[in-house]
Amino acid sequence: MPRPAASPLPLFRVPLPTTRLVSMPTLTAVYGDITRQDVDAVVNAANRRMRGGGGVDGAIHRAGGPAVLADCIERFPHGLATGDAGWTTAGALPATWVIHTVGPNFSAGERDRSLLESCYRRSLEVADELGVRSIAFPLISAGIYSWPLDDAIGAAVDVLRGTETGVGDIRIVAFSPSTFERVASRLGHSGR
Ligand code: AR6
Repeated sequence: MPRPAASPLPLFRVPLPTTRLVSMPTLTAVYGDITRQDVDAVVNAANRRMRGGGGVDGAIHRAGGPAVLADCIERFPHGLATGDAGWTTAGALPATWVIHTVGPNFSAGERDRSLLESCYRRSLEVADELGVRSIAFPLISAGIYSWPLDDAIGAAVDVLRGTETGVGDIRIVAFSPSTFERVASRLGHSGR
């Protein structure tokens, strides 16, 4: 009776590290002004009109200069939908791109958390299209749009930690020491 062929050595079955494991992004909390961040892209908490405003939107347009508004007008003649994101030049900012996203306006009754989560997810998709390696996010909807702060932080951390992306360095920029403590504590409690 012929002997059965030797089974192949199992060496080839040893799992090799995948690109995804090697490029696991870091997610960090930063205290400061997002317009000072030395990153490839800063995210703007914009509104649907996409013509500037207050809060972080005003700060980004002031620091970026008129080129940011000119690009908004050219690239977004009809504005942008809530939960969506799109890019412009960063003008005079240290960053190369501004990725604008429109958060839900909690105080106006827009309370669907999936819209807020979509802002982070779509911003990362746009960042991947641009080949961005480092990005700084504000806490979208947590200011003028009045989303409750702890849930705004939770939505940011959940999506930024749970989304596959080629961006290696992701920062959440908090504009006050107390907000920074809350973001850092949320990151710490979740294990990274
Ligand atoms: N750097 C980092 N974070 C900042 C900065 C800054 N320079 N300035 C404010 N924040 P908000 P929203 C924080 O109000 O709630 C605008 O008029 C702020 O403390 O900028 O999404 C737009 O045009 C808060 O934690 O954005 C819209 O109409 C977070 O950024 C509307 O406000 C977001 O606050 C959007 O409201």
